[in-house]
Amino acid sequence: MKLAIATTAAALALGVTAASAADMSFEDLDTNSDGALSMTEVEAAYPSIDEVQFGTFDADGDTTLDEAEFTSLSQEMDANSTSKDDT
Ligand SMILES: [Ca+2]
Ligand SMILES: [Ca+2]
Repeated sequence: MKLAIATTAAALALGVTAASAADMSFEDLDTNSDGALSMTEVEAAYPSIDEVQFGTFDADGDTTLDEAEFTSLSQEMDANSTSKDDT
C-alpha cells in the first residue's frame, strides 16, 4: 500500500483530501445504482456515521447523499478520523 500512502500524503500536503477513507468511490457505494447514497450505503464506508451527521451533509434534505454531498461528507470524515490501513 505504499503507493496509496504516498498518494494520501501528497494530497494532504496539497491541502486536498480525496475521497479515500475506505478506497471506495461514490459509484462503489451506490449498491442499487440509483445515483444517490442512502445512509445504509454510506455506512459501508463510514460505519460510525449517525443520522445527525448524515443529515448535516444531506444539503437538500432528500434523505440521500448525491455525489457532491457525499464528497463533502467524505472530506469531513477523512479529516476527523485516523487513517486506517489494513496492510
Ligand atoms: Ca443508492
Ligand atoms: Ca441529498
